Amino acid sequence: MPETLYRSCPTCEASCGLVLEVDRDARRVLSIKGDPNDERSQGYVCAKSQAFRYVYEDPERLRRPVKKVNGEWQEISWQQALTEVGDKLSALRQEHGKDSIAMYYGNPNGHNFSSMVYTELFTQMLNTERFFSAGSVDQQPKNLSCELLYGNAWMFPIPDIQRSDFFVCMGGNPLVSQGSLMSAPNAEAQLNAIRQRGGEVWVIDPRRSETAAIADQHLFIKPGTDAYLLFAWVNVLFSENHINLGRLDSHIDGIDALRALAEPFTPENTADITGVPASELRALIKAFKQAQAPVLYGRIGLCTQEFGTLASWLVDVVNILQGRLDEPGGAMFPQAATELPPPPEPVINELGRDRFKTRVRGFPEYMGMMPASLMAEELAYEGQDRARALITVAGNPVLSVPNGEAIRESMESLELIVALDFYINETTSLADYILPSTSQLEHSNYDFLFQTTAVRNFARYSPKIFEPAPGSLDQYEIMTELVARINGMQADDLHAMMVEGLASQLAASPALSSLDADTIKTTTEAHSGPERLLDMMLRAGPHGDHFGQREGWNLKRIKAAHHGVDFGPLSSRLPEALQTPQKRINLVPDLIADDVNRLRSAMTEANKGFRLIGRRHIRDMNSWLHNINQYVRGKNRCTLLVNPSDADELGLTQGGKAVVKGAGRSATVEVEISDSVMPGVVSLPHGFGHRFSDTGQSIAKEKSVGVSCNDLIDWTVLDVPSGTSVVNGAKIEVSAAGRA
Ligand SMILES: Nc1nc2c(c(=O)[nH]1)N[C@H]1C(S)=C(S)[C@@H](COP(=O)(O)OP(=O)(O)OC[C@H]3O[C@@H](n4cnc5c(=O)[nH]c(N)nc54)[C@H](O)[C@@H]3O)O[C@H]1N2
Ligand SMILES: Nc1nc2c(c(=O)[nH]1)N[C@H]1C(S)=C(S)[C@@H](COP(=O)(O)OP(=O)(O)OC[C@H]3O[C@@H](n4cnc5c(=O)[nH]c(N)nc54)[C@H](O)[C@@H]3O)O[C@H]1N2
Ligand code: SF4
Ligand SMILES: [Mo]
Repeated sequence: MPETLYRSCPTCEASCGLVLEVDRDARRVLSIKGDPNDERSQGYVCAKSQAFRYVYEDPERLRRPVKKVNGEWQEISWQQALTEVGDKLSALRQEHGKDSIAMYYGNPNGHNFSSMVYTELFTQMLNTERFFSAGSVDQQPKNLSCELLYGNAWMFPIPDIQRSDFFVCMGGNPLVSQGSLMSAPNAEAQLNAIRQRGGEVWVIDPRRSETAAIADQHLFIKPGTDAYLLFAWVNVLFSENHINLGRLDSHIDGIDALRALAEPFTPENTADITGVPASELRALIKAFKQAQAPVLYGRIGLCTQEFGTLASWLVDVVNILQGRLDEPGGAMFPQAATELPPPPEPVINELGRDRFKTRVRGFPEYMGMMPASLMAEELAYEGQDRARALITVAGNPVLSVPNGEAIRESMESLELIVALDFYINETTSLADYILPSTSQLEHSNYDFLFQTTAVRNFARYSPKIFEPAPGSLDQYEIMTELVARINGMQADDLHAMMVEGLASQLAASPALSSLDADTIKTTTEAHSGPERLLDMMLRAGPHGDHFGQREGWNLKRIKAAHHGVDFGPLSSRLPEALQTPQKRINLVPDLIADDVNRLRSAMTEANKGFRLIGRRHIRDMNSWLHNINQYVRGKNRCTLLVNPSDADELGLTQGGKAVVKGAGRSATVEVEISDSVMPGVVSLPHGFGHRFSDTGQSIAKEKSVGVSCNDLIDWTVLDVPSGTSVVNGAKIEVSAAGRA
């Protein structure tokens, strides 16, 4: 019997609303379409809206645990898998200490509510210093800048594009990515709406991206030089007396220090470095100033570059100096429906950085993690305190992280590799055990992370579509089973601890002072597992029913709202939401001031030779949708974009081959000549390089091989404050094949 079900798409941050026609008895999805009644996405979907269905149907997706025996994969029972893995991990830990177990945590975890909620438990109980994640090839510079400015690494200012009349996009391509730290379904329509309101969209990017193509203005910028341009912007604001801190005036410190820091940088003396003529930068500054509700936004191209933290921080500084932080149409802080009420006393955390160092080169950790770019050398480290096991959780560092080939080689020397994944990819193919979770259609979901990055406040619950095969486990259950075994505990006790811990935390909040933990627990008994935690958070949250004490939302009501709940436009939240001492914003933290010295000394170095940048395609999702026929059809997407003038000089021809060299490796790639990239810049997408015969993704291997740009990227160059990889603006050599 066909049924109609509503849920959101779990594949990218936009989290579009979907309508699914399904036959639950036959376990078949009949169709997936956009949900016209979803306030946020209004029926919009992109080509990847079918992705989770194709993954579910993919015969090569693992359904049961597998163990490698004499080089061959054998299916084993969950009981056997968990017992063997648990025994081996706890033996290693007992004998060699907690840091002998390394961990890599990948991106899709952020798209799964229950894994997210259990992540802290998992990482704290594993408690390893050898913790790597996709975050240090992604947003960690923004985490650091937010932690320094607002006291919370996850408090991202999001551009309020629905009310802005002047949107400046640096280092993001929302038309393809659908917005990141700016979750915005149908980004194209949302940006066009700015223009239809009489506003303007400007893009600053080394490539005339899909977003730049629909913008009013596009400025080419040399990769990795945004911090110079933004400092020059700050300099102009000071020298022309355009500082207007607005409502937050009395909460901001460090203005004089900022003026002094920006002093050396002007549009004129940075123009050669950035490639942006002074007149164009001045025109931008003027237009921004004249707009009613302008906002500056920076994303991954600003994070994963040599001065990622400075560039990410400067984006906020430019907004703050012009009164655009926390104002409608500016950069605003979303409010999640699951946001916990304030604790009894404000918690001011010390900056979570440099509490330990990497073993080989003594690089400081950030957020409890070592830089992913240093993963290979850390796994290969041979000291007493070496890594002996690796757990990967929904990730593919061999393709996603610089020096991936060496990560793979270093994995060979480990005693045990356990992968929590459902594909045998370039990383997990080396595992001893693969423990596959249920897929997105087989568990419920809630858009947990992306409530905090969306351009409108919302809540949306996604029901489980199909019952998983008996005995299957969700990702959070596998994570809990493992850490329970490693620590000699029972998983059930850990689940109970989660409920107990949250109930006590909520009961301690002055906002819920008349409630005790027992009442919180009994009121939420109708739900179990992570959904019970979700119910607690929703009830305690800003729109919650306070466990029946007031009119408001709870999980039951959210579940009944099939098209999601729209909580309206973003609202002003400062200074209350600040988590800094005395709720003040210090514009120039020491770590930032120190890093400006690095920026200044690089002024002469910047921009010699070719620089590599990445790019995304609407039908890719990092490395992991290449086993889906529907998404890999058509012409080769793993091409090297080269400007016509460079192609001429190097003797490269359209469709011909180029040799690209970097990080001591080289690769041959197909050339695509295009004036969409500026001279001196070449672009190669990431997530390709499906070249190892031992993977279990035959379509990827056959139709979407490509090369892994991350093997060509100098993994020793990092954004120093945050330890983030520099995958944009990496130095690279290019020549015509045959001439190298
Ligand atoms: N050069 C370059 N490198 C980059 C980037 C770049 O722009 N340029 N971007 C970086 C960014 S932003 C990111 S986020 C990273 C991504 O880096 P990773 O997260 O390491 O890589 P993915 O390709 O997303 O791999 C995801 C894996 O998770 C598995 N998976 C998906 N869903 C589930 C699930 O529900 N359960 C389980 N158990 N497994 C699941 C998939 O099978 C796949 O193996 O790549 C980074 N690397
Ligand atoms: N279709 C699709 N969507 C995705 C993903 C995907 O793989 N495919 N991945 C998802 C993930 S994990 C993430 S984190 C987001 C990322 O979302 P976005 O940040 O929007 O990612 P990109 O499309 O890589 O856009 C980065 C832009 O920065 C530009 N750039 C590179 N270097 C520089 C520089 O030095 N300065 C400036 N100003 N610009 C620079 C690039 O040319 C590119 O246009 O996308 C998400 N959405
Ligand atoms: S834009 Fe993102 S959330 Fe929307 S349908 Fe495409 S992949 Fe799914
Ligand atoms: Mo990402």
